[in-house]
Amino acid sequence: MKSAWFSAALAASLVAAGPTAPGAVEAVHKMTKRQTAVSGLVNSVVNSGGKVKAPEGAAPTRVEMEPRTKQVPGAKTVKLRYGPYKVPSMKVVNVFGEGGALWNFADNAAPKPCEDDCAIMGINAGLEYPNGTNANIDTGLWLHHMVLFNIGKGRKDATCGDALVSLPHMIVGSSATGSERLFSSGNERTQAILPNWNENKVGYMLKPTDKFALIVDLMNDNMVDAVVYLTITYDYVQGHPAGWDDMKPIWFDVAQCLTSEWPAPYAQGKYSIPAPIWTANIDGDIVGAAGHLHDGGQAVVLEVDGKVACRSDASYGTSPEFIGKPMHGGPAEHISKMSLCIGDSLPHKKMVKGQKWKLRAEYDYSKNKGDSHAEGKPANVMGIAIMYVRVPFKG
Ligand SMILES: [Cu+2]
Repeated sequence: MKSAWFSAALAASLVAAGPTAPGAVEAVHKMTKRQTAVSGLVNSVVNSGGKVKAPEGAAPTRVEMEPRTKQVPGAKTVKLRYGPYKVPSMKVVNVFGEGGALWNFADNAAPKPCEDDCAIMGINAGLEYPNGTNANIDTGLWLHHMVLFNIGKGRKDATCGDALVSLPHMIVGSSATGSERLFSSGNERTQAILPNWNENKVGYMLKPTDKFALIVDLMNDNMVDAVVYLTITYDYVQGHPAGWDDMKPIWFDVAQCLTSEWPAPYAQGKYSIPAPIWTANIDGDIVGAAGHLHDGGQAVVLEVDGKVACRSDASYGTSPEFIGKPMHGGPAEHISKMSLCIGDSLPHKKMVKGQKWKLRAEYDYSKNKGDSHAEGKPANVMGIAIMYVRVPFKG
């Protein structure tokens, strides 16, 4: 147990120190030669919540819906409910000083929308109570973030596949050379539905050899434990239709190849956090992108060779479910929307090998308050963007 605690503390210090801490990455790498050890550590040492048994009378875990992309022949829409997960109450404080958190919980048994070949054209995440009703900030539950991984033959993460170590992939018991981050969502719950962006005959070509895994990070502002389901809704067609292109996900992150969490550099005013430069390693047509920030965040900006390629702006409290009671002097209105970079808001549509891509996250606490812990310490922030690129399907 002693060494387990040591490893967790090391992982925590790595997250707190950021990627530049000398020796930290190598130290974690040495400590975690057996990659699956990491998910065990996170799940058992950091978290007191986790996956639990479905309560009596819970809604079904696979729900066939009215297709959202009717313009595509044979399109189906299905909502999968993952979990359920117990999120401890505010009274339970983890090793990072966060109360009411299920921290980066790894779920390696995540069903796919199809078991045979299919092409995923759309995807979005949500949070639900066992009876199927929506869970959001107005009832004290946050989809803080989720990451969907695809682990399978030939799957390599575009931005971390060549990194020495990639913590998120290790959390789900894989590596960045054997899996890729396919989708992520924060509580803003952005929908990525390609046919509705006028991007047709393109989909993420899922194969029977692929396996899904999840990182689930949830928050509970209540004084009692909560049990909730993470939902992912997929739009897809069966098979790999002839003449369709494949879709490659590209993950940009200020804490690239770490757990995405970044210590807020200031508690007041304005600041911007740059991500490391990523050199494009694929050629293709960019179909769209969107960002993720925490409260106080204003925009995620993506630049290619020094020119703005995407600006994803945050909106706050645009519907009542995103307005809660202020916690620890934090805001009542939370990020409810991140604008999409599609069509005209995507001036650079070509990804070309060798381009220098750079993300920056812009925060301004004078416009919107940030979140803080019970002791008043500012909570970690994030700056992420996911971009989808159309590439030829190689079969
Ligand atoms: Cu986040």
